[in-house]
Amino acid sequence: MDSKILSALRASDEYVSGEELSEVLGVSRTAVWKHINALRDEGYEIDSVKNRGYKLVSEPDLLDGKLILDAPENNLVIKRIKIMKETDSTNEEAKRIVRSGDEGGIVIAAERQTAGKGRFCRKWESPPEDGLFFSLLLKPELPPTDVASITLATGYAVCLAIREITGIDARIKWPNDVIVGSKKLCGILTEMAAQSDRIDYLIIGIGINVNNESFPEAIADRATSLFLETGVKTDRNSFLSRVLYYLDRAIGSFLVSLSIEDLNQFKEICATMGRLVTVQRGKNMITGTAYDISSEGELIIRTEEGKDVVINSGEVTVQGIY
Ligand code: BT5
Repeated sequence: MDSKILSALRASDEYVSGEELSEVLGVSRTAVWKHINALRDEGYEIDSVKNRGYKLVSEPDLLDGKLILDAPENNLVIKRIKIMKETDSTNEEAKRIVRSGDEGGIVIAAERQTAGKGRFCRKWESPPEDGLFFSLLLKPELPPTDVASITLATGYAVCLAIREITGIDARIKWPNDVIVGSKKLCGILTEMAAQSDRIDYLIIGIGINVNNESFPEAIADRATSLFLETGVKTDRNSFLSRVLYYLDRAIGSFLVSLSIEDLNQFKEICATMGRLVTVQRGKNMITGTAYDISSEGELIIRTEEGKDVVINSGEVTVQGIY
């Protein structure tokens, strides 16, 4: 019903009377009024004037699957999109979807996450309508070792979309952040269920700060958004459409095999390379210069003593970034 009222309001530049709406839609004027209020709650600005009716003034910037994925048949891996008004976490929703027997290739995006999460059970700030929160569910027929650097491929795709849409010099901070300068613009959470030789499912969760004007105090000094970097608001539908375009190509070719050229491109866009980094290893802290990324996505650092250490996960502090 809400969408029928919206269509009627969109079709007119003038006020549409409550009586007309109730006649066309076959409901009472009270019902029309209730639906108008529900639309207002969703962010639609609807003016109402006594004896004239209702006029649509502006629409919220809501996610619209048709605008995001217009020709999925041309895609390599991303075939469908599900848009939700609210969920706890799009990664958790992806797990529920896979348990219901889904074959994968679906993106789940939500306007609002009530329990958006990062690695190690940390919180991902998910203010509604400012950011993008979405997960790609895949069921690749591969052993788990073959997808070790999929997070890097994802970060790479996000960087390409950001560069294309805004011109910003977005870079990967190994292993799972996309940064601008020394601030975090996007976080990636890859989760997997697997047997020793076979992946059951893979979920790549991505949070991107798009139109945020500010952040909670705890992260304000190290978080940024496209808006804070450019001063202009970005249309989330067209931006997400480009992110998924690059993600589809990056993941599609990556799943076939990760070429040396791919790896070199990831390295080129990785802000961690060549920097002094500190990594927690058990009880020890290791410091060295990051100088390479292996084909398994591991970071290779060289200590002051000239020893090479391979890092495959964990918290990395990069001098001059965070
Ligand atoms: C991450 O974890 O960066 C992965 C974040 C993944 C979020 C997406 S949203 C869609 C999908 N559904 C989910 O529930 N999650 C995924 P980590 O490296 O652990 O970084 C988390 C840390 O980043 C927090 O402890 C904060 O310090 C910081 N942080 C939290 N929210 C942020 C934000 N919106 N922007 C920048 N930094 C943030």
